[in-house]
Amino acid sequence: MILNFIDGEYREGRSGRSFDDINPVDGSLIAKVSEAAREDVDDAVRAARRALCGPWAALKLAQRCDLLYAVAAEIDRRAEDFLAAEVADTGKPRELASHLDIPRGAANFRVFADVVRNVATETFIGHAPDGKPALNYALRRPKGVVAVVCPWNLPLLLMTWKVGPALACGNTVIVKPSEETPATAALLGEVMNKVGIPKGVYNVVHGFGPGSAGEFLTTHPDIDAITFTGETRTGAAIIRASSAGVKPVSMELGGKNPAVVFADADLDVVMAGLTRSVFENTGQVCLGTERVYVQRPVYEAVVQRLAEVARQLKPGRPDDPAANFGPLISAEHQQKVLSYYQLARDEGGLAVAGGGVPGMPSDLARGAWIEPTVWTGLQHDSRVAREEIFGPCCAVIPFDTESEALMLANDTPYGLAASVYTRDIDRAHRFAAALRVGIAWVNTWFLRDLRTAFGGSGASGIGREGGVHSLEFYTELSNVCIKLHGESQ
Ligand code: NAD
Ligand code: 6OD
Repeated sequence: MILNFIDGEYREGRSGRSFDDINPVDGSLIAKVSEAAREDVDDAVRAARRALCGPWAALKLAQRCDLLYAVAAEIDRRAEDFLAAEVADTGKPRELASHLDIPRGAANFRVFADVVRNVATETFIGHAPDGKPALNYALRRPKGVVAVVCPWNLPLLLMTWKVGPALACGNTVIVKPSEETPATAALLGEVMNKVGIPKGVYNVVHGFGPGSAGEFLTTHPDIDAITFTGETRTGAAIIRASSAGVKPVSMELGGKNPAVVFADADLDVVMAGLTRSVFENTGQVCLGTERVYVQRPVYEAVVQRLAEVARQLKPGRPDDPAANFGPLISAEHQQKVLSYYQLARDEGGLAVAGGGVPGMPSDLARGAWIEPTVWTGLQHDSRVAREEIFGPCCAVIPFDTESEALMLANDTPYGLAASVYTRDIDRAHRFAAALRVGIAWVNTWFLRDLRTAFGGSGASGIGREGGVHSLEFYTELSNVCIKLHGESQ
C-alpha cells in the first residue's frame, strides 16, 4: 500500500478508501494507494504550519541548504529505487528516466539551495524631507505553507521543481501527486526522514482532484500559496477556488507548441530535435511539439525523415534494451489520444506514419500503447492542429515566408514553448524574440538551465519560476526603512 506522508510519518488515509496504481505497460496492479480524507489534509496543513513556525524556521540558511544538499545526495544514492518507482508508474524507458527524471529530481534541490545562498536583495539610500538619510533594504520571508499539485508525465522532476525552491526559501509543503503516479512523492518522504528534514516540512496526500485531496488542499483556508502544474482547465478551476482566500498561485499549464523549420536549417539537427520534441516520453511533455511548420523547399524531406523516425521507434517494456518507446500513462489517456487520431482522419489528415495502436505481444496487450504518428494534409486551423493532444504525434504543415511562419506559430491561445531551426543567426534572434512563448529554443529542444525563467503565456500559465524567479513566488518581500538621525562627521 502506498501511504500518505504526514508530519514525518506514513499514514493510512482516514477516508478508508484506496485506489489502484496501475502499470501502463501491461495494465497490472503495482500497488493500492491510500486516499487521504479532508481530515488528513487538515492534519498535513497543521503539521506544515507547526514546522514552518518551529524547527524549520529555527535553522540558519546555511543549515537549511546543507539539508537540501543532503536530500539531493540521498536521491542520487537511492537512484535505483526512484528509477524503479518512476518507471513502474509511467512505463517510460528506464534509459530516459535514468538520464532525465531522476537526476533532475536531485538537481532541483541542489540548484535552488545554491540560488538562495547567493541571492542579494535590494538596498536604497534615500533622504527624508528633513534631509536626513534613509536606508531601505528588503527582507525575504518564506510565503508559508505551500500546496504543490502535480501531474503524471514527469512526476519526480516536476514535483521537486516546486518542492526544491519552496523548501530552499524556508516554506513547508504539502504535495498532492497525480493519482496516476503516486510512488516517487511517497518515496521522497523516506529521504526527508533519513537526512533529518524536520517532520512536517514535507507532506504528501494522495487522491484525486474534485471531491478529493486535490480540492481539499487547494481550498484549504490555512495554506498560503498554491503552485500547480497540469491542464489549463484544471488550473482555471484551482484559480477560481483559490480566489476566495486570495491565495497567490503559480500556474504551469498546457501547450500546443510549434517547431518552425527554415529551409536553411541543418536537417540532421532538425531531426535530432524533432525526434525528441515530438516523441520523447511518448509525447507527454508539456513542452513537446505537436505543430511542425516547414518551409516548402525542405517540406517533403522533413515529412519523410520524421515519418521514418516514427516507424523506427520500438515500443516495449522499460527495461527491454531493444525498445525505446513507452506506453501512454493510462487506458483513459489512450482513448483521448485515439479520439484525436480519429479526428485527424475526419479533418482530412493523412497519417504518413502510425495513426493507431501497435500490435503488441500478449503479455503487453493490456498496456496503453499507441503508435507514434505524423500527419500531413491538416489545416493550421483544424482542431488537431489547435488543441493539446499530449501524445506522440504532430501535424506537419508547409509555409513559404518568415512572416507567415511567425503568424502560424503565434496563432494559438497557448504560449509555452517553441523551437526554431535555422542556420541564419539574424533570423534566429529575430524570430525567437517575436515568438509569444515562455521559452524559445533555437536548433535544440528541452535544454534547461534552472537559473532561467520558466513558465507560459496566455493559456499556458501565470508566473515564472526558475532561478531568482522561483524566489519571487516562494518568498514575500518586506522592506525595512531606517531613518538615520545622526549628523555625518
Ligand atoms: P491534470 O490537470 O489533469 O491534473 C494535475 C493534478 O491536478 C493532478 O494531481 C490532479 O489530481 C489534480 N487536480 C485535478 N483536478 C483538480 C481540482 N479541481 N482541484 C485540485 N486539484 C486537481 O493534468 P495531468 O493530466 O496530470 O497532466 C497533463 C497536463 O499537464 C497537460 O495539459 C500538460 O500540458 C500539463 N503540464 C504542464 C506543464 C508546464 O510546465 N506548463 C508541465 C507538465 C504538464
Ligand atoms: O524543466 C522544467 O523545469 C519543467 N518545468 C519542465 C516541464 C515539462 C513539462 O512536461
